[in-house]
Amino acid sequence: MKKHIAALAFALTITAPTWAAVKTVTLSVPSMHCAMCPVTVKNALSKVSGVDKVEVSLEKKEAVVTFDDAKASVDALTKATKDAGYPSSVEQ
Ligand SMILES: [Cu+2]
Repeated sequence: MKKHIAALAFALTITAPTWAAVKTVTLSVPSMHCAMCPVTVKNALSKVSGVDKVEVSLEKKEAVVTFDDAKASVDALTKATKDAGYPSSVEQ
């Protein structure tokens, strides 16, 4: 019986490895100026580990990123856009 409980606990551990929250953050990316910029920004953000969804708007000059709090951080996101040539900051 104990073995079964252990197996169940293990199964739960692998199906739900973390209790991390999924967060959504809006980044202001003021240096986007043409239709190609959002593509570059989106690619850069998508490559960050833990990022689930990226929506970039050239019109609003912002990127809305949904990510796993345990794997990615806002710092990692802003660094990714900066490394791609587009410094960003969190919109309040
Ligand atoms: Cu551009």
